[in-house]
Amino acid sequence: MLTADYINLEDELGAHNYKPLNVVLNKGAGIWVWDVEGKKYLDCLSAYSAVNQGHCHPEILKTMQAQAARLTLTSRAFRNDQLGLFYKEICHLTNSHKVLPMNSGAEAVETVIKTVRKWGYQVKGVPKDQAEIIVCADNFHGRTITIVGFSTDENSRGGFGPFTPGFKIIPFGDADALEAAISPNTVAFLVEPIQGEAGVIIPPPGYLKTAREICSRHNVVLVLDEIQTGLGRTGKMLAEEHEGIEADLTLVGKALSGGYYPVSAVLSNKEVMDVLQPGEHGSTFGGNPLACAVARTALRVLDEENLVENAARMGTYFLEGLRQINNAQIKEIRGRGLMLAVEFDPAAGGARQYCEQLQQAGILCKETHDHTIRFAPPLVITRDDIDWAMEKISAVLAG
Ligand code: IF1
Repeated sequence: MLTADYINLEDELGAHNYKPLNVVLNKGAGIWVWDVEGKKYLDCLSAYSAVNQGHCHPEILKTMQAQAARLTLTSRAFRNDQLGLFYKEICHLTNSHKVLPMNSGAEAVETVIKTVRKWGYQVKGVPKDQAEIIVCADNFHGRTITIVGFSTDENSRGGFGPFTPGFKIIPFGDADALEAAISPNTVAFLVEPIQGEAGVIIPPPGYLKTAREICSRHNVVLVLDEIQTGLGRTGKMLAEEHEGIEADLTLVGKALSGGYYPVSAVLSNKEVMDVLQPGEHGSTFGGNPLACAVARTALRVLDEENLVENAARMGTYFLEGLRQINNAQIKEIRGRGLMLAVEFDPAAGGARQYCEQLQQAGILCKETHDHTIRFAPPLVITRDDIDWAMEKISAVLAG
């Protein structure tokens, strides 16, 4: 079968909830992926930062094969020999005190919504069913009904109502708006340190530090969604470190398994999670031994291969390269670590055309919100790889 054959099958039999590039991949290694015709591409999306360690990392593969042959799923009705070690290792790496393991990022977000609401009623004394959570415009936290209900993106929420009440939306990056939105019933502020889907929107310097101070002063739980920014993507283990703060609850996912398995977690620096009693929350696969074994190795690889530090150095180099590109229709080039974006003026006709030209040049990336191209390669990328990529990116994006 050739590319067109696979595409026809997908188009004929699959729901059309995506508009992917017409490339059919069948192999991946490190920063590279290959299509069914043997063409090689540099993956500049990393499955939205789920393969920070690079495609098919051999160490994680070894762990997955060994654990899959030993024990994959026990349910949480019983204990297993991977869960406690996963807790210990992720707490050490992220300076956390408690962990609640789930599977998808959206499940981690839903978990934290339940947890902070319960904390609000039991500890803060918010009246029953009156808990409020503050979120930011242009957020992306997943695709469940509750989560899209507080999205401001019509594509994400249109036609899916009715929605879950109890959320207040404020502008991203505006600390005064946060302070003004807090009421006696506010239990938490949920925010991405850098808004990924919105197009790598970096808040003003000091924003997160001020948000931290405001939340502490009002006894509001600060929840950072680091599902995309976390685990080295921005050049720090967690993006919160750029501002020298610690969230009360932190969400991680995606690269927590290096792209091998859905693994997410709620990490706590505060006793908020103690409000959950046995039987009040969980999932069939949450904290299963295969997920925990894979996550342990994925975290070990980040640490042992110095991928966080590499992301910082290579991100600076990549950004410098992008900033050399001359095109009057480029509105802004921005990024932190290896989470980068090029935003075009609408007059340029949209970013998709450039993604399609970059595909022809051997680079896979994705547009977001029509006019922005994200560049987020695996954190294992080297200077030579970036030099190779920059030659092609410059040729395509130069005006
Ligand atoms: C899709 C977007 C990115 C996330 C943050 C929670 C989640 C995500 C900050 C939910 C997931 C994914 C979802 C995926 C594409 C991708 C995405 F374009 F949708 F918005 F990365 F920007 N918090 N983001 O980025 O995690 O439930 O997916 O495991 O829906 O196509 P999930």
